[in-house]
Amino acid sequence: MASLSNGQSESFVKIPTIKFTKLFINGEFVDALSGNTFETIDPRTGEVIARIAEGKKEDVDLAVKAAREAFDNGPWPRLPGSERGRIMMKFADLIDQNIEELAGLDAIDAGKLYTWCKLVDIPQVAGTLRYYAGAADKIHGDVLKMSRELQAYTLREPIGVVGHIIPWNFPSTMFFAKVSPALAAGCTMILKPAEQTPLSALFYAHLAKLAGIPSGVLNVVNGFGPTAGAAISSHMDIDAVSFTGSTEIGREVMQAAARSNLKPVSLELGGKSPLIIFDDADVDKAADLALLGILYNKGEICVASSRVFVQEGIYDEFEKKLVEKSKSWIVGDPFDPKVRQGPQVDKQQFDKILSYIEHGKREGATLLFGGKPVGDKGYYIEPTVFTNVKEDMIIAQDEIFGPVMALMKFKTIEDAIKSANNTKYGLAAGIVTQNLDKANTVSRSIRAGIIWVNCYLAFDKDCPYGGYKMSGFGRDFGLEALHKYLQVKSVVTPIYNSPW
Ligand code: TXE
Repeated sequence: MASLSNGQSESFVKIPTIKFTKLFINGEFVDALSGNTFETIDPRTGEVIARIAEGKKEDVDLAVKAAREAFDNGPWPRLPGSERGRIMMKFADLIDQNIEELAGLDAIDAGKLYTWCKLVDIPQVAGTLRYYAGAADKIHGDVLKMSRELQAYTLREPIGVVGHIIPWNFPSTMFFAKVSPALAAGCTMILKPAEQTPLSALFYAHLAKLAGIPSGVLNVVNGFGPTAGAAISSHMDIDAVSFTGSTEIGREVMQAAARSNLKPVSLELGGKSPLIIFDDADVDKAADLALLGILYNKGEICVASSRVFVQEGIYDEFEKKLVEKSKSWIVGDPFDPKVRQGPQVDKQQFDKILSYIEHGKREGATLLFGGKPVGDKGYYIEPTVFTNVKEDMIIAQDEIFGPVMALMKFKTIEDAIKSANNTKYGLAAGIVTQNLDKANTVSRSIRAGIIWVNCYLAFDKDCPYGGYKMSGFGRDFGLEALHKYLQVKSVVTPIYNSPW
């Protein structure tokens, strides 16, 4: 089974010193008005990394005031798009110059693999920023010929002051998925990171200032959901909210938005994504894909392939491959380059996953491998696969958000489609087959926002991403996301004496 790396992290890479712990409001790092702080924890050990200023309603109010002033009277929304783009490009360059430190912050705060953050996550966020920087001067409306006496043009205007509430599983990716299109649109904003991962957002705020983003445009208020988060979703002077997190809290955010000023919300919520493997698949490659789909980021990813449906002809062989491959899967210190899976983000998540594993056993699913914590320190869990899972079991229905796969057998394409859609979620799905017709039929039949054919977790900045059903609505990434932060105004003028 998976083994624990026992190396000392300091020998692999220098753990970053924590430079920023305060709130970032109106271009300055400031203490919370209450003076309160909270601990952020290293999931490798359960020890405290740093104490962080704890923002509450009164701090959110201050940040919103700054963002409102920056929107109503400041330069940012009034700059030519090309100028906003130039500043955003500079911001991206500064990220490039600080990749190692930023990767270290996400690794220590969230238990993410340092090497992966350094080579993938952080370069990708700089790329996301550049993508939207390039779009900032291409925002335009249409001209409409209404009738002989009337014509109109449309303006795409920034929606105003935006609130972003983000989770802990991808602190950097989520930050830029929200902030980049909103900056390009000319909005001003306040972002609340998750309480588990406050560190990299503050570093990004510092870089934004260095890049020349004016005071008040980007404010970062760390704090807890029921206080700082709720103050954002219920704020009367925030014009739109973009949220990524649990379905349960997404519902609360939407209610708060409706009860306050009816601000539009976009919600990217949980998932229970199916990966369907047909018996014409290359079993070895399919097993790699299935493991990647569930174990990447220790299963703490909303599109995890947590339900894997394998056609009956290759089911037994597929099981054997999974067992074989799991033996070389190393769980351990995320700063160790050999390690493929770090610790779960915190004790709460660790306990939640283990309790689902117990539930799976009680429900009668067969534990193919894994199922236990790894080591006696930190929040490490073995890669875990349940086989003989029934569709109505809790482990096949709830989002576990950990390295736990539910493996199920199917006979026909119709069965696979029916089972894949048997969930309240609709975020992603994967299909492995060499038959194009099957791939297209399944792609059209599954109610989910992204379908991967013969690949999984293939993302890029220009590919829209978001949910159907209770996985939410609205899209991050791509030009779709830019439109979340714009609204359309029609300007109508009469034309006198036109013969046309
Ligand atoms: O999420 P929350 P949690 C799922 C996953 C995970 C579960 C719980 O299944 O196990 O959710 O994780 C803020 N008003 N996902 O508890 O609570 C909170 O501070 C406004 C899937 O961490 O939804 C944080 O910034 N905001 C998901 C953010 O919401 C509130 C990623 C997310 O926290 C709030 C994370 C409130 N009342 C978890 N309460 C994905 N889609 O990728 C909390 N928050």
